[in-house]
Amino acid sequence: MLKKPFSIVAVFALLCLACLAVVLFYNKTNALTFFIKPYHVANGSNHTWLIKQRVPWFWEMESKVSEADKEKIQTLARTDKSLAPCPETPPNLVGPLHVEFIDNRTLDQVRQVFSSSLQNGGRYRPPDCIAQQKVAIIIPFRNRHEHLKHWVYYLHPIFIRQQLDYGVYVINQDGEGIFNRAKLMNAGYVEALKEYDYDCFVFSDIDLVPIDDRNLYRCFESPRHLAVAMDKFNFHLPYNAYFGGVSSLSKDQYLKINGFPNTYWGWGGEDDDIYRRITYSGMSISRPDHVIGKYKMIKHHRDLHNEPNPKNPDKLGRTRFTMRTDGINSLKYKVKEIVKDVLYTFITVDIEAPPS
Ligand SMILES: [Mn+2]
Repeated sequence: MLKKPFSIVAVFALLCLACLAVVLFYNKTNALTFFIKPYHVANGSNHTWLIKQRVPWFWEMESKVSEADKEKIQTLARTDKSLAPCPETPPNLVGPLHVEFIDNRTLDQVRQVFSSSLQNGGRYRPPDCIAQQKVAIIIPFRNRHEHLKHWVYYLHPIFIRQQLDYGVYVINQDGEGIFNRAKLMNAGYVEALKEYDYDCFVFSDIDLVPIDDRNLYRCFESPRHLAVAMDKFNFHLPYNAYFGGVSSLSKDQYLKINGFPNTYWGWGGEDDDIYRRITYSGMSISRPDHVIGKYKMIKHHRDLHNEPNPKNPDKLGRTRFTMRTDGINSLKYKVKEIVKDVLYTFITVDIEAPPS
């Protein structure tokens, strides 16, 4: 009696199975995403981002994404809980490095080497783990392209091995007025934060290349002085309170000292002022040891319009008071141009320099 309805159900079930098989065949990756709205596919190795619109097999399409969408997708991926934090000690460090500033290296060659691993603007983040910190590398700059090519050639691979989520910002002083290293670094801090939620800032001279990749370009419990053993100082600190060359401060540490002074025009004094700001704010200095903290400096003549300024050392006696009003809270500058190179973000700023 029940035989006929049962066979109808059986035939229907068979038909359904056949349909499912067809769907599976055309949607090899995942038949069920068929029902799901757009989702994103991250290609970790080369950071190409695609949106794959999951529609029925007969109407499947793929489209490239706009820059703005890329940024949104990356933010999504960053909060992706499936990635674990990167280890405290990066696993691929090699230790001492061979560094040589050869003449025939060109910026174009360097661009070719890194074009597939970096995102535009000299940005990178580890594809397989969440970086410990988001680090902006700030370089005060003028007329030093000869140095820039060596710096990017050596530093990008180090940063990648150190598993940093980082961006490189070259802050170029516009015009021929007197140079101001610290004010350029302040401008770099502000400009970098407009782009991304950095929590650590490394300030580096363009002519300093570390010769050991265990010297981590990140932030520590205390403001960090990284360039402790430069070849030009015979691999020693020139004096105990030296804070020049390369240093790192977390956002909190930087704000605690009201950033850097804007009033040190010409060569000298600004690094000592920063050192004083740190100690007057009740913080100490952290440093790597003299083996890890070795640096090679690219030899150069003194720059034009950056003469030692005899007024600068005199200012140091008043840092305790001037630091409250001269700093990030009094910074004034204008952005003239922002150029995104694959190796760095090049920002030209007018910092109202007095004529030289
Ligand atoms: Mn120098």
